[in-house]
Amino acid sequence: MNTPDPQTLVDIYRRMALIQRSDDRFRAVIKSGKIVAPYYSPRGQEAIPAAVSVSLTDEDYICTIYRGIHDMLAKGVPSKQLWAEIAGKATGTCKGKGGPMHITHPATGVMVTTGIVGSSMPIANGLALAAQIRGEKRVAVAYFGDGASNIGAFHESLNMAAVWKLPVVFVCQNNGYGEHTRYELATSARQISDRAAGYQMPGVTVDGNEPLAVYAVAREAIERARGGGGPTLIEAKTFRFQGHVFGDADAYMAKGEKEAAMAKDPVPRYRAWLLGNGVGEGELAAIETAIDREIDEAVAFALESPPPDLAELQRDVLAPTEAA
Ligand SMILES: Cc1ncc(C[n+]2csc(CCOP(=O)(O)OP(=O)(O)O)c2C)c(N)n1
Ligand SMILES: [Mg+2]
Repeated sequence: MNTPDPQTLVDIYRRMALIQRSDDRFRAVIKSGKIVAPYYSPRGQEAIPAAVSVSLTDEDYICTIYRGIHDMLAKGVPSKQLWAEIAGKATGTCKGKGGPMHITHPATGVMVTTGIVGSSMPIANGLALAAQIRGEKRVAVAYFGDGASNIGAFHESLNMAAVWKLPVVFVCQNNGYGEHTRYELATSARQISDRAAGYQMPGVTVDGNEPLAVYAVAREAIERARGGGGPTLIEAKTFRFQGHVFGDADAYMAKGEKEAAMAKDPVPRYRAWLLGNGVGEGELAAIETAIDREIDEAVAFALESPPPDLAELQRDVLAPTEAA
């Protein structure tokens, strides 16, 4: 089994804590009315992108979804630009013209954030195909939810990636719900990883709240993709703590279901595991202090930054043609 070295173990925690603390602050700031934005909290799902991203470089791509703030932070999108984009400011990753549901940051390999359920996968295929044609050793990770695995594009993408042996890793974050619908009511598969067999690719289900388990399967899949061995489907089982969208009262959930999941919160659980395995309290506390400072600075930067100029309205909308 792939086991992270001591530095990587702590790096995974740093990424998880950054996600958790950023999410706490996003919700507080949105509630305060200082930033007005739709927000889909990934709280509870921290371990997945944190444990995947430590095996990726800036050259590797990710395609993510509206609930993808955790995927972006884990991949290394700078907090200041991320916050500014969420606030719709000119200093944001997309100059304030994308907003929270369309964040893109090519410098760290975050190539698309999409609100179209199922569309991260064909885009990841395209990026992987480009890398394959150019002979680059890049890997593309497509993040998506359990609901998205019922969309046609999921099946088309897995088929194409398998036929062309594309360097893609499909990471399904199965949080048990698609909007307000329970998994069992909308998904025929016993587990989503079973669907990989239909496309002749490896499929694995893993506890998405266990960073070491996610690390092991992700590392193997990323190495397979990078080495020319083709795609893998990973299903990481998890739970979302904050409802579908900010303000959702979770009335459709069984009583006690969310509370039971929150009692096994992956972030403090992994922190406790690290403390029990030779990492010092001082080291973790220093990481958390640095994260809080980073977030303070990012919030201030986002609030102080100007909105995009009106002249920006039609810029960056269409790629310039050769004639233009
Ligand atoms: C093509 C398409 N169909 C429907 C929707 C409406 N919609 C938005 S989020 C969502 C649920 C998706 O659930 P899942 O894939 O499990 O992701 P999660 O939100 O749980 O992370 C739906 C149906 C959409 N945005 N796009
Ligand atoms: Mg879901």
